[in-house]
Amino acid sequence: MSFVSKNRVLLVLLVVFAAFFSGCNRKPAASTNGDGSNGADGGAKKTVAFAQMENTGPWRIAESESMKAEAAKRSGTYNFVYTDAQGTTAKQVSDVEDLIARKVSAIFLAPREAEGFSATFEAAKAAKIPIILIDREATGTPGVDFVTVIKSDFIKEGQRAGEWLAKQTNGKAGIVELKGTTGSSVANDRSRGFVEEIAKSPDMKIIASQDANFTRAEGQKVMENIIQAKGKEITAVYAHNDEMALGAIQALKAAGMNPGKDVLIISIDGQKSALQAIIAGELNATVECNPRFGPIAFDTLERYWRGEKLPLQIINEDRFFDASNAAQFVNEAY
Ligand code: GYE
Repeated sequence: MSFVSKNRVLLVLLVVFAAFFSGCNRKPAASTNGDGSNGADGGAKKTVAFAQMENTGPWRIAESESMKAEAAKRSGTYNFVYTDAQGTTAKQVSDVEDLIARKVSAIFLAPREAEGFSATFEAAKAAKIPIILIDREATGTPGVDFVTVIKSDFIKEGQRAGEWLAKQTNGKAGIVELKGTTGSSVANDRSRGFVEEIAKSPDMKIIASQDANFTRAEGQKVMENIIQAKGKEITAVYAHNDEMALGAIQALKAAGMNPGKDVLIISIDGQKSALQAIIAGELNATVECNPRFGPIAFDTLERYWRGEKLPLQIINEDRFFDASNAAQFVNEAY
């Protein structure tokens, strides 16, 4: 080998070595989240958050678990942050503000009330953090203030409950309505659908209607007071969720009344203890409202990140449980 070609080989080797070592020293590329934002972890994984309103009662616990389980399934892709507003809308607003400040990549929000989130939506938009509403609605424009909302059709749930009750009572009933949290989209809609439906039967009357905040304890207490005031006038209970219906059943039994027989009871959700109460003959029926949002929530977020055009609302299909099928579904219930 001539002197010149030897030098050339050395030069090439030097260049290769230099390139190799500089490559080793180079910092990893800035976090590549693909959505234009950096995850709070600062690494390649995206941080996705779920801002839950509270975590009491089987429905909400099932929802939280479903979100956590789905995030765990996709833990190669995501870090998961969970916040619990403990039943206070103001805390939920500040939880979401904190998540925005942490620069998470996306937020799933189950808004306790419809109002109160507009400034938060503005802040998220400014920070380019997508928000997907799950389970309840909030005031704002889908596709602008938030990506979309995934939920059940609450008006239809109320209609189905009203229709069932009209059929069972031949259109004649003195009804107690136990309502969900005032200010929540779901309580408004469940009332509206029911009231519209029973308006078709002039002898179906709501004789008392009160907020019992979706809890068993409040359902029982409110029902005790209504029993004191209305007694035997009560022939039916429509509860906006199973927990309140189960509270009402306790109150009726304590007053010597016969839930499921003298007083027909219909509610919404489909939790395990409600299906057990149907099997025991104390609850008559429940309209399903599915709390297992994990898979559809994450799939929807990924569709958004792929740039797919999403519907402004994604509506879950729900079933109906009564004495004919409660035993069949009780084991899979939450
Ligand atoms: O029916 C109830 C819960 O927002 C759809 O909230 C949900 C409702 C659900 O506390 O049990």
